[in-house]
Amino acid sequence: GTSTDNNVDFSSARVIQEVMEKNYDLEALKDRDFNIRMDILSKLKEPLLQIYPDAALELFGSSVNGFGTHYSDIDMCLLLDDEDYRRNNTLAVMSKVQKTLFRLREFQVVYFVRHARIPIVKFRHIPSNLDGDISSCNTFAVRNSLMLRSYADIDPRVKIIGLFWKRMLKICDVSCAAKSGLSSYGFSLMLIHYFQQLEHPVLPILQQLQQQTRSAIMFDGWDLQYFGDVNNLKDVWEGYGQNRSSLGELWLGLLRYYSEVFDFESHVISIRESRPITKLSKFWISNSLISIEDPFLFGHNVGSCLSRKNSIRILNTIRKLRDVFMSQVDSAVLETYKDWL
Ligand code: 3AT
Ligand code: MG
Repeated sequence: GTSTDNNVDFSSARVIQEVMEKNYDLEALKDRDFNIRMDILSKLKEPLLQIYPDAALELFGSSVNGFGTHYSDIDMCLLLDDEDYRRNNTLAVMSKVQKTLFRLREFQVVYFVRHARIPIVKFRHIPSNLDGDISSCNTFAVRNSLMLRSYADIDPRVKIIGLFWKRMLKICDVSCAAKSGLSSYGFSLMLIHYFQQLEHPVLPILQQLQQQTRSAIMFDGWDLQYFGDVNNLKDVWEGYGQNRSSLGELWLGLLRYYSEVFDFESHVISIRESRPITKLSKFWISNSLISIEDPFLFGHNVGSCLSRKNSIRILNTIRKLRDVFMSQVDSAVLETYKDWL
């Protein structure tokens, strides 16, 4: 595999570390924020379960995946039981969800996205001012959110750098699927892939570790298995604890990896395999420049909505971030990073 030189001594690395830690303290989703989300969930659960008594309403995305901020949107998924799946089509279900939301005083329906791969109803919870969306039957999303959570729990550096990465990309206006950018999910997969391919990886490949003792969990013909027992990772992963790089080194390594090392023209970003995956091998030659394999539904390209122009805009942004953070910066400048990026 490819890897960036991780041991370069950058004088600004310590300052960058302080900024990242501060950003984490200010932004990370705390228990209190999580409880607000659980309250909102239960307010929706009651009326929805009156319509579908055997269904479950679950949080997914950054409310549970370890990369959440206190202002992240609330992603919810209504999972119907098999019988209801057969009887109802998703659009009919979602239009009942919309009607239910209309009746609830605390909620405001913002939008019903009918013609998407996954139809969603967007809402705002007025008392908390949080935005959210409800989708239905999105089993893969619930599952990949849990796996991301396992990755985030393996090493504290993953969450700290993850939140900074998401924040920088939002400030630079490239992280918003609705504005033809890439979703946070896509950027989180890029982050995990980077941590996996280092010479001394910060993260293992959880879907490969499990293969040693696995019995597949199949859903719709796809294997949803991964090693989720991260407290006992030591026993199954020989690379455990071997990466000692500082936050600053890893951050600069990330920016350099995606501006200097990774070959976007010919390769696909994957968190499921250690060997490099080419676009050719997946017949993804005419796919988006930034192609990211979904870890479970691996025929799905998470970057598929990106035009070439928007892919290039993202890569230019990462390059610009590299230049900014590689230059000799003093703490006073970094403190105001929001203004000069
Ligand atoms: P934010 O904190 O909300 O920015 P997030 O991790 O919740 O970050 P999103 O809201 O973009 O990320 O997405 C929520 C989940 O929806 C994550 C993933 O399970 C699913 N998802 C998002 N984008 C895609 C995509 N392009 N393909 C497949 N699944 C996706
Ligand atoms: Mg979200």
